[in-house]
Amino acid sequence: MSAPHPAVFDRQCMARALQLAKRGLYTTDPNPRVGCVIAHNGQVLAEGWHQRAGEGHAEANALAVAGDAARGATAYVTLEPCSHFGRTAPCCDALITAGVARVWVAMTDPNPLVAGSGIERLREAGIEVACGLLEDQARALNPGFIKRMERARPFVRLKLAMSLDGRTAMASGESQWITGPEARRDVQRLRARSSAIITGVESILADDSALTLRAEQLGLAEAEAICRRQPRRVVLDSDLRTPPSARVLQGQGATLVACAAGADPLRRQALEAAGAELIELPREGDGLALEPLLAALAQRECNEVLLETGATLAGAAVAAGLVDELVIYMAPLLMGSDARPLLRLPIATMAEGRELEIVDMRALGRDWRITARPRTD
Ligand code: AOF
Ligand code: ZN
Repeated sequence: MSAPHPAVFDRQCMARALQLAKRGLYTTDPNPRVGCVIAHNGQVLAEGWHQRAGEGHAEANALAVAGDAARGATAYVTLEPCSHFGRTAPCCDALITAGVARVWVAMTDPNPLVAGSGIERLREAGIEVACGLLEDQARALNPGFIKRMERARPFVRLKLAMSLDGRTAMASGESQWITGPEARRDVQRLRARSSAIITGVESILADDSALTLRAEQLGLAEAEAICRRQPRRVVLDSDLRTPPSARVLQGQGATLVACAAGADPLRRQALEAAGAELIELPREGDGLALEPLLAALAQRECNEVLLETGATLAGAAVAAGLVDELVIYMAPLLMGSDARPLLRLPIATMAEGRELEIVDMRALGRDWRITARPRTD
């Protein structure tokens, strides 16, 4: 078979680099997922990806495999090579020292410490740099990292499980189980890719859930390694009703409890003694203001956060325009008109309806997963 056209080969290499980056989906946090391919004369020489913050960046890992063969080669990287000393040395210096001739970059690094200076440094060293190949796919890999860097807020994903008639619990509150095991395993994976899981005190009081990832529930070969990083657990608890013995305060992983100003200092102390970090938020409607919580989570390097709350808070978050993505698991079940609705979102006229765009829809066992985003146009 003849070699592909150079432009086709470039796309193939970047597509491969994106695949490699995806291997870090559950482990790189708070760093972005990044992949790198090194090729020369139509042959792939080396591959690398970033696995964990503090460990080698994608380019460094690929260069280590390529060795001397990197001289005169092309590097395909899904994110602009870094130019700063962070937990590791700058990737641009490593690419310059290795003597690569060309660097293809899918997207510039929104980190203000880098933001174009990596590309500039490579060009100053005489390396040919091109930017923007498969950029949309590269951006889709790191929605949280990009939003945190550009807007000092995490990417907010709202998870909901409903019946075909849009109900999430019976009038009594009973809701186990609407969806089947495949959908519930998928929720574990949503948790695993998140920096934080936000829930309300009501569900802590009702289920005493630990909100930790458990390897056996992920159904992935690398589950043990994934569970070494536990997402931060966040409980919205205006009046500090979380019992200090709650499972959400135990186990590996940090817990943040958000309360209203003036919450009982003794309860506060008891929760702090049980290991929680406490922050105060202004009251808003029936609950707490979410916007300052999101700002606080971005300060704590949270990229993607998962909202797993009841209909009231979920509705408030959508109404306030704070939700970037809705992930709705829909079960082939009718729960009837007395059951609770998906969101508490008072809307009176069609004109006020919230328009969404469905970006993905797939079957998970007997259920369906619908991924939707608010329409921006
Ligand atoms: C790259 N390649 O594979 C990654 C990059 O603290 P450090 O040293 O790990 O640096 C983290 C920052 O480096 C991160 O915020 C982002 O700007 C960039 N990540 N850059 O060239 C990689 N993971
Ligand atoms: Zn780097």
